[in-house]
Amino acid sequence: MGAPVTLDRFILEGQRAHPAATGELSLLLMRLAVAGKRIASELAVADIRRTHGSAGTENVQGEEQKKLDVRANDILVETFDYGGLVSFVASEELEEPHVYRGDATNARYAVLFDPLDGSSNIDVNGTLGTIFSIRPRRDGTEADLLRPGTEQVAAGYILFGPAVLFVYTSGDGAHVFALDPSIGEFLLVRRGIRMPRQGRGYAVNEGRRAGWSDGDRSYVEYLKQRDEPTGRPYSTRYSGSMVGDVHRILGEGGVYLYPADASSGRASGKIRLLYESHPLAFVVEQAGGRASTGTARVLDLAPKKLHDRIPIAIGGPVEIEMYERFTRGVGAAERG
Ligand code: AFP
Repeated sequence: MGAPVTLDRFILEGQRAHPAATGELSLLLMRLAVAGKRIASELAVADIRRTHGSAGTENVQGEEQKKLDVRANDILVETFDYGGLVSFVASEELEEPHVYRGDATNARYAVLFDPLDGSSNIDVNGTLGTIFSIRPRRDGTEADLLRPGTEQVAAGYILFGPAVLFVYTSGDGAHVFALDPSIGEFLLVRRGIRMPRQGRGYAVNEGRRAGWSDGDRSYVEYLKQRDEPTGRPYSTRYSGSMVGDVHRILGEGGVYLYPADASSGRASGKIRLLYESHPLAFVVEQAGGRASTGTARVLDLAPKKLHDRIPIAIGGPVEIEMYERFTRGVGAAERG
């Protein structure tokens, strides 16, 4: 076994393959890794320090903020507040982008994040993740972000589970690093991951089924029917954290769904386009998977507003193609 490949080494070696690179994106990714370690250490002692629980505030979508949502957001905002790498950041937890001043005014990048995805898992020591997306700065205004996901320069997530993982893509494959706590470094564990074309699990909150469309309902019923030649029935695997579920799907295949839900007034579903859907779609596509609303490729969509949501199905190509058929109303008919 050779020397372990640290995240920094991997990023710097990747940078050398792009002679025009300035090194700024590399620094930015390394800073995200440091932010991830800081958030991981806050999570590790949250029960002891009594930093679990509600912050007593709501985010712009009217959702309860936990103290650790706010803390993770603050850590990420601080992370880019020096060195002129990032012009502004936008966060699921902030109504407006946070603009950096001074040498950052003309910085090349904007960073978007969901600081702690899966907040309902915070108080029960469940899986959580920080999702990030890096985009080029154009005018330095919010309009820079109201653009398709294909414009992301890099994206990924830091997963807080039994191990802390850093998963990212900058467009040449998706790579996985695990934090070795004994040395405080992320080490490469999987380069250029490829997900299975078809899996055996599906992740969806079936408690919300009453508000789904007929297509969504029949698709999930289809996954549960027994039919060995087509690999069914699927097993339910839903954690309450999209990033945790998508990470499982990267390894095992399958599908995560968050459909439009008419019963709770979520006509566009719950998942935010910029902070969750675009970055996870970028990673999943790089691993051979797909992300779709049922009628459109997620990465092709541009939001009208910063906090727009979309219905999403993300996972293996076999599952997403079938989902699109059900959305068109032809899934059941084709099966005869
Ligand atoms: P929170 O971070 O606000 O808990 O939202 C997490 C999330 O966006 C996604 O990660 C989950 O899969 C989904 O929402 C859970 O939503 P439900 O509680 O409606 O199932």
